[in-house]
Amino acid sequence: MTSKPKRIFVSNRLPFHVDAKSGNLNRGSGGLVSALLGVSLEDPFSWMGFETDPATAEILRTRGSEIKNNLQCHPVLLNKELYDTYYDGVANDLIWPLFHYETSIAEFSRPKWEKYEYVNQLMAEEILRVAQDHDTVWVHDFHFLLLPRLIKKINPKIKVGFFLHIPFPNIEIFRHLPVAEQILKSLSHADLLGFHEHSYLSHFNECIKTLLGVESTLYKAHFDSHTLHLGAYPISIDTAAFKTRSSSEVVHSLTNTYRNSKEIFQILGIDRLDYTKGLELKLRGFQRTLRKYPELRGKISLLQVAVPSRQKVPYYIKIKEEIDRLIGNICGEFATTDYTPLQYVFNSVHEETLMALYKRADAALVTSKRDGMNLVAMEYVMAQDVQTAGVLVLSEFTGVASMLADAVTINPWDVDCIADAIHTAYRMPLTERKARMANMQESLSKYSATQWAEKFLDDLEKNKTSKNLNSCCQLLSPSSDQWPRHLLYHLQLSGGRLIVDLDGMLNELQKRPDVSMILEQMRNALDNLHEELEIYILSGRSKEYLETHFGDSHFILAAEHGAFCKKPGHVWKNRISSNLSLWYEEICTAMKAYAARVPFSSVEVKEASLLWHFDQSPKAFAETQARRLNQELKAAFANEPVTIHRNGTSIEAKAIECNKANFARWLMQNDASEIFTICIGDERSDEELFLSLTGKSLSIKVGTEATSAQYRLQNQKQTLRFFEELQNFFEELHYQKRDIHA
Ligand code: ADQ
Repeated sequence: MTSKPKRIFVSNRLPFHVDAKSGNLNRGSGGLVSALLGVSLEDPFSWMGFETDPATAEILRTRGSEIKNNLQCHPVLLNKELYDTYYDGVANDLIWPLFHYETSIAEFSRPKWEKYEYVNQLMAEEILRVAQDHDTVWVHDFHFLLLPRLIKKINPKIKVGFFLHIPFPNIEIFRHLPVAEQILKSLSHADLLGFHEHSYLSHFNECIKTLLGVESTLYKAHFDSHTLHLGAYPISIDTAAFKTRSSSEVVHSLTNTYRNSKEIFQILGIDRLDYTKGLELKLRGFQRTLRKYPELRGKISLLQVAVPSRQKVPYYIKIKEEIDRLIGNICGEFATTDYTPLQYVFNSVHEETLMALYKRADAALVTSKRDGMNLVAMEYVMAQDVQTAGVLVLSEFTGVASMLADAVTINPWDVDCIADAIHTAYRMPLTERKARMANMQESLSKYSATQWAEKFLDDLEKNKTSKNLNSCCQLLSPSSDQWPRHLLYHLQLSGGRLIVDLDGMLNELQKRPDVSMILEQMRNALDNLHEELEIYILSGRSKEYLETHFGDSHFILAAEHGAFCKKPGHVWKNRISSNLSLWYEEICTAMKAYAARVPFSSVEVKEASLLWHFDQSPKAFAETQARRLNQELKAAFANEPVTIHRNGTSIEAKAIECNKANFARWLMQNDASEIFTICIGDERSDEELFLSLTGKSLSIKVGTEATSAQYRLQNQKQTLRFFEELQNFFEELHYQKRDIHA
């Protein structure tokens, strides 16, 4: 009997630490722990994380299930010095600031990066000791960017999911990293990659497209050996439990003690002390409020609770000093004997205290400069009593801002904007506060941390399994001369057509498009088939190009991805019905302008499509220009009948009719009787052709990449053999017919 696959969570640290005095297990701080401890999964799961102290590790191993009974803690011992280099020297000094757009404080050191690689390797080894085939490993966050590849390389049968709790930056930021490609290549090995928000997902897509030259749609990226699934999985908190706990007696009485007799309008800030949280902006904004709206002096106060974090990292020390200084300034400027404008708690607070603070606060102020999601905003909303609702003032640079339309959003870099938002919150009528809070609670209640985790795990384990090479059949088995002829019995009955994607199939693409060479053998093999099958040469090339190379053949030619079609002895049929004047001239001008400044690049001008080629150009320069042109064209012509896409070292703009799937559908629509159609191609764009086939048909992918085709031929040599087999098949058929007649 096989045992049920295991689930293993992996994060930098385990979610508990051991209190030195009492020996009690306390939960760790920070959003990842808050979110994951809010997940209630029915099945048992293990959690792996580093621990530097052997005695603590032992306690966590044996007592972890005291806090969550289906949880098995699996501490992984790591030497303290190594841990510090990997954690402070790379995760906190390099990745955290860079992914939060703080490039000026991100420090890259090759020796430290090698330690990060080594530590990831150690964790991978431990995971591989514990996980078996078909187990699920869910890796969390930026400490383990290299794990997916390290695990998959050794055991591809383990399901690997990766969730990033912080933003994924845009390409202009990400490519500062000297190890950008290494990170992308590693993450690409995961089966499923999750982000909080769609914008982070788009940034990742842009990076793999541009830096790795990989084709991707929004939720799928296609690599040689597998498909990577991507998704936006906005994290949540344990909404129901949060609501219940915040309504408990203890919290209720604590809340009352925090209400003072003068009924000051209490603004609450709860943050880890981290520069990304914009604490100094918050303090400046508060200071501006009291200066700009003097009538609020004596009436509002800010309670800022900051949990100490990463206290050894120099920039954190600096930011703490700055905050202490600002607090001193504000108190010095506005405090009186009976007015305390600001209270500051530099410590972690107990859960019930936190709930009571959330409940009591008339407004919560979140001023993050960048924040993957921000759970504090969600916690405040869920702890509030709608009848006395407060106001959430929320930075637009948090992931959660895209979920809470009823928050008062701010740009935290603008101190006046913060001041005006505080003023708005202070003056907001109760009816409006209640309506906004009710809406926010309703939208958060629909989606808990458990649902977040279940959705991710479900997608990882059930639906989004990686498509590997063997998922479509080999048409010609290397060990046998036999091939599945039975598939072609229809050919005898209704005749057939063979659509061959020319580019790459018949051509050996040379460096320049006009010097590609036709493989004579392949053409001869197809010539031999023309009496049995209608043969279509489908290509992205121009009419003139096809005329030059196949004008004297028996083939039906389809130029510019099928936009133009010509039977032997006939004139070209133009299938374009959209209006080219909406884009053609302008895009041609833009491409020519880029060609003029990017050395050795050129524009291939066709009737309904344009291609800017830069394969001969200096790589780095051309890359930047290509990225820019691609973005510009996509943005400018999004609503016009043109498709723009980047393909390796070219950018193509083509009329919507220049589309292989569109062409195949057109052919099939025109069929009087159902003709058996064989499609064969090797390019990514042939996938749309394969998917468009209906009825009696056969799709064949040439090459080793993942595909939706039914069959696969490994290379051009096999393709040639396939054509020869087809010819043999027809010859045999003729012999049989002759025998019958004789
Ligand atoms: P964090 O950067 O840690 O999380 P956040 O999401 O706000 O940020 O979570 C902080 C958590 O710590 C909250 O649960 C809060 O209650 C708790 N906390 C903060 N200050 C505290 C204090 N003084 N005492 C006690 N508890 C305190 C990272 C990302 C976020 C992302 C989360 C989850 O940076 O963007 O939302 O992971 O993915």
